[in-house]
This record gives sequence, C-alpha cells and structure tokens, in this order.
Amino acid sequence: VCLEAGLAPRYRQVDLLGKRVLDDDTDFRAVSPSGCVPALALDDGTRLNEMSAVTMYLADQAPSSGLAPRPGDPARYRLQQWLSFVGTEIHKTFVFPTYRLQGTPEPVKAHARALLEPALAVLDRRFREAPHLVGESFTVADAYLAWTLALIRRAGVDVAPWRALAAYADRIRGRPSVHDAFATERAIAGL
Ligand SMILES: N[C@@H](CCC(=O)N[C@@H](CS)C(=O)NCC(=O)O)C(=O)O
Repeated sequence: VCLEAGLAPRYRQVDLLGKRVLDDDTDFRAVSPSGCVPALALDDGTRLNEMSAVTMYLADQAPSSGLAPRPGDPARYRLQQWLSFVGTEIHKTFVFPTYRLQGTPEPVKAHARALLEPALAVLDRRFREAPHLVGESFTVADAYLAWTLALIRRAGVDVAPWRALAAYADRIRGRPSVHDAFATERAIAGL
C-alpha cells in the first residue's frame, strides 16, 4: 500500500511471539494492544491498528492514487465490504490458523482449508465480473488480497480450479508494487 501511495514509512521488525519491538526491545503491546501486526505509529503519537483501518488511512494520505474511493462515494462501502471479507473469511479463517506461530492442530488446519473453498468461489465470481475487487482499479483491498493469495500459494493450495481468481492471482503477482513489497519483506526478514 505504501509503495502504491508513494509513502516511505520506517519499518520496524517485531518479535510476534515475544511481543517485543526488535530494534529497541520495547513492549509491542504499547503500540498494538492485541499484539498483532499491522501497527501504525504516527509522529503525533497516534497509534492505529487493524488491517482495514491502517490500509484505509494510508490510502487517504494519497487520494489521487485511487487506492480508496473518496468519502461520499458509494464505492467506499464496497471497499470496506471487501476488506472485511478478506480479513475475516480468508486471513483469519485460513491464513492465520495455517501459519500460527504457536502451531495449530492438524484437524483445525484441515477445517480451515475446507472453509477456504467457499471464500475462493466468492472471489472467483467477483473476478468474472470485474478486474479488481472494487471494480476497474486497484485498491487497498487488492493489496490485502495479494498478500493472502501469496500465503495461500505457499501453503500449497492451488487456485487453478477457480479460473478467474487464478488469472487475477497471476496478474496481481506481476504488479510492480506487489513484487517490490514481497522483496522488501524478504530483505527485512533476511530470507
Ligand atoms: N484483526 C487483525 C488481525 C491481524 C493478524 O492476525 N496479524 C497476525 C499476523 S498475520 C499477528 O500479528 N499475529 C500475532 C499473534 O497472533 O500473536 C487485523 O485485521 O489487522
């Protein structure tokens, strides 16, 4: 999102198990009460959490980017709909239990995998109608979905049976900002 918006934040690494900010060994819960990323800290002391709020805030710093429809535009609610769908039906339903740092029992993982399928079908239907989640242009919901699709792929789930979704996944992976964001993340994590 920052790459698309032309923003250059300072990234800080977090030990998500120990809940510490790595560079100064401070308590991560001071910036994120849930202990979850993302957490955005502004110079004026404002702290913001939750993917949907953080990404919409960042989008609104660059209104001409089109990353979020402007307030008053009905499409803004459509964006909120898709951010919520990706967050609850894909991220927390499948990605989170699959990659949970503390580990997840295998039957729970299998259940998460089964729950993913209807969500993928919803996305496939959407991409038969439009090139992006909200419509013609890339928004922060697509950025969020791009990240979840990468983790779905890494988990060994092949989305090929959902052909419109698979075509979208290929397209979005080739988007320069998506490619560069993963490269930045790999460099920060030393992968
Ligand atoms: N509801 C949160 C969920 C964020 C979330 O689950 N983040 C994971 C990483 S993908 C996390 O920080 N997990 C740490 C933990 O569960 O302790 C959001 O939408 O931002």
